[in-house]
Amino acid sequence: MTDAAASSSSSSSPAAKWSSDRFFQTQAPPSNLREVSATAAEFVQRHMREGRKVVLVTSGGTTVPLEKNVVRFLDNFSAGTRGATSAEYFLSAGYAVIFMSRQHSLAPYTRHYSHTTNPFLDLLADPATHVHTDSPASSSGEDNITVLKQHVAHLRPILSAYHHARTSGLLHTVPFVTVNDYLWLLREMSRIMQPLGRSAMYYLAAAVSDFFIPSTSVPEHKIQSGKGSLTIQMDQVPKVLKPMVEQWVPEGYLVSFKLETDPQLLIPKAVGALQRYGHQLVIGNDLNRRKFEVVFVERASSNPQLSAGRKREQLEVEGDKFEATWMRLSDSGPGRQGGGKGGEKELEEDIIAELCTRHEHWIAAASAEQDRS
Ligand code: PAZ
Repeated sequence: MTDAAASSSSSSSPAAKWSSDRFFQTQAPPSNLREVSATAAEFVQRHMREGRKVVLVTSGGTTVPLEKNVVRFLDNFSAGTRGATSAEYFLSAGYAVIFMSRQHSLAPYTRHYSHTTNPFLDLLADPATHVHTDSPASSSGEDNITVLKQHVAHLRPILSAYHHARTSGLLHTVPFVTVNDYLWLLREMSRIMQPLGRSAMYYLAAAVSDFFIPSTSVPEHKIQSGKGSLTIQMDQVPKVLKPMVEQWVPEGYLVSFKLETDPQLLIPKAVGALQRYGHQLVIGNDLNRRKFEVVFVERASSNPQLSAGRKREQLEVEGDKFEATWMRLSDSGPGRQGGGKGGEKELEEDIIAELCTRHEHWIAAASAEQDRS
């Protein structure tokens, strides 16, 4: 979880710490929870019948509204690149994907044509000057719009993958905006996916605010500026990874992300999260290096298939053994050609390949245990 949304006082009192039970008993669910839940359940049941693995990918930032009639809110930096990119690689690996993302953040496939970095209209020929030659019926160009030749090679595979994802029923999207909605939806998706047992993976890449304002403290109307400065009191968001691991999805393969700006904190914080919550893997990333470097931190394993060919650092903390594996784009060689849709290598390609191996191992370990008993 990220602290980026906490712009006010950094002191905290025990009363400001919430258990997840207290949160769900007192904070209202999103108004469309029932519909969202029904369509997600139908998606999961279909893929369970078909024996497919399902991954929940969370992506993008959460808001903390300052008013019930929201004029202002606190937000964070996340554009949803990690989640959207990862979802594409999970789909390529044969997973059914529940993509739970911040509304209007980047989405699989369309992310390649974000309005700021690669505006879609720039790909198209100007209809006033472009003459269509391949179709006599529309030689005036009135019925067709043409993609400029130089963009076709990049667009074609993305368009095919996009259409495949749409028509195959392998991608299901669940939008959220606020941190409250995120927490409710995370619990609901976990409840729905729980019957998948070990076939489910949870890939929590969203940048979730660590602080929120309880609904009883949120004013109904726009905060007026007449009184001068504004002081905001925020409570700590409950640590839902704990009930997620212990109660919601005890059999799932659970991957959380840890973002830091001080690189020295990455591994200790990741280890701390593993010790506290007991899930399978923390992927650490530094804010400014996240596009080309991450570190996998997990409990030590004797399985040589994991991270084959990568350097694994052994750690011992309070008698517990852990491993840290750095994954860098530069490890892919100078050309960095890869499965990225434009031919460029993306770090998520390696991240997802590593996770697929670990997930297989997680599933196989349960079968082996069953055989032994
Ligand atoms: O969305 P993005 O691609 O801009 O950033 C990805 C990220 C840094 C939000 C993600 O990799 C991550 O670390 N998420 C968890 C953040 C945290 O709560 O610590």
